[in-house]
Amino acid sequence: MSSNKIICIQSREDKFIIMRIKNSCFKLLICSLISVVVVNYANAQERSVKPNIIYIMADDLGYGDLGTYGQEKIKTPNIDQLAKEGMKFLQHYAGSTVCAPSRVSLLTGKHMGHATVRGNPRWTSIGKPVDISSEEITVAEELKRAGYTNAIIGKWGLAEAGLESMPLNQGFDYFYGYRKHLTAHHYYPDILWENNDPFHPEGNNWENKEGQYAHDSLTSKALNFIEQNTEKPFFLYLAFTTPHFELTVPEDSKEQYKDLGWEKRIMKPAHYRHDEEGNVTYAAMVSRMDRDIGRIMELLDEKGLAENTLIIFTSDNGHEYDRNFFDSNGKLKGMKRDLYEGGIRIPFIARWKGTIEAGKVNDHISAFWDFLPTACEIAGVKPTTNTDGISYLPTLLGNEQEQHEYLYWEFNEGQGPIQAIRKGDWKAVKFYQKPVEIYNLQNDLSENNDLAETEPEKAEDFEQLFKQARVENEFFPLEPHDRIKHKFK
Ligand SMILES: [Ca+2]
Repeated sequence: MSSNKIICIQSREDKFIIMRIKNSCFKLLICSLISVVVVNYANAQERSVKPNIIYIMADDLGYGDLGTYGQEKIKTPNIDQLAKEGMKFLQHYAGSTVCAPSRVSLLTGKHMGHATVRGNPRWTSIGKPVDISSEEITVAEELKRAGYTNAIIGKWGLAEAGLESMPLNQGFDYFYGYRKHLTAHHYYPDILWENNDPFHPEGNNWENKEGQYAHDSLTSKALNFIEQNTEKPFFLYLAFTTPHFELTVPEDSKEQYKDLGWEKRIMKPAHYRHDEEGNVTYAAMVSRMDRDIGRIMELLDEKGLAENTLIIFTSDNGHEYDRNFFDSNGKLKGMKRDLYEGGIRIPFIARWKGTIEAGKVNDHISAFWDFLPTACEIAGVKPTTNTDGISYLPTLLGNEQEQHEYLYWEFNEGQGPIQAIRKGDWKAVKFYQKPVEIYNLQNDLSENNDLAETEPEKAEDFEQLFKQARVENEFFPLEPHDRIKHKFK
């Protein structure tokens, strides 16, 4: 039956009603079209003013582990490409020299003198983990106010004691990955989490290294998240666990290294399930991560998002693995758990096609706690938290940059309490009950020449700064820890 026939047999009243209906339908159609146009325009506007932010963080990757930072053995072509297309920071610092406090600093915009988590779970005064509390304001919560959809994929490590501190209570809309540090020491874990639900990845057995290599699942989930959020601004915090111990990787990633005649490095197993090759495995893990960052770059190109996405690559602290084979820290002194440069100075690359000038390198002295104000400035909101950070957006845009008066760290594990300050060209390191050491990094990057005796006034200034820079934290006092007190008697 055609609609013409129906109209032919209508009374005038019916015709009027049908006209009204047709008019309404027409109006509805116009309204719908307008709404579609308006919504698309609004999305386009939101996109144009609020770029996506992808913050990729490696775990225990050293300052010298990337080709673009001088690495000669490990191949990282995609991350090197990011640096070519974007900006490389030479003086960027992690929040801490180990995982948990570094991540808290990144998320809350605070340095170790003000942070609520200042050590890994085992190293608290109460002998139990202290997590990020629900009262803390994170960068994800700040970005939420600006209309962002937020995901953390990878290692959270800040909800050891209970579920209150899980990502979905901290401004994230989606979580996939490791809840706890210890689980994140395994690449075929028995437990991963999706949002607030734990699950056993199919076929996984951490002891026999069977099942799904978790790094690959993290990559898949990151690609999915990007694909599902192409229309509105998003923040993706991609916290890979590579190349943190244990050293293990699928064989295909070892191909390019295994016939180079590299020496093996035998590792103490502890609870780790290391592969046998050592050096080959370490390089292969870094290269696998690099390969997957290449896939993310490709997807951004394919979706037309590369120009509207700031992509950052960095590491959460210095390396732990190398014994001079790779030169993982270049010329820097120390490694993970040190407050010398090797423990805290990390690679940092930012690419934002069309906005950051390609191939730039800068010396801006910046740190993890600057990310929160930077992200807020990019998103067009003011931080509501009392941050120690200074936005590095001006540096990214090639504009004049406000400088820090100083950067501050404290750390208290097996070496006992250590503090450090970076102020201009100068660096101060203070071990418990020892005189302060001071170095001029401008001409002594490797911190070999302690100038405390020849610069007594400067040394005294630093002693004062060490007191001013911090507030007490009952869970992380700067006293020798119970487990190591005997060293200080
Ligand atoms: Ca780490």
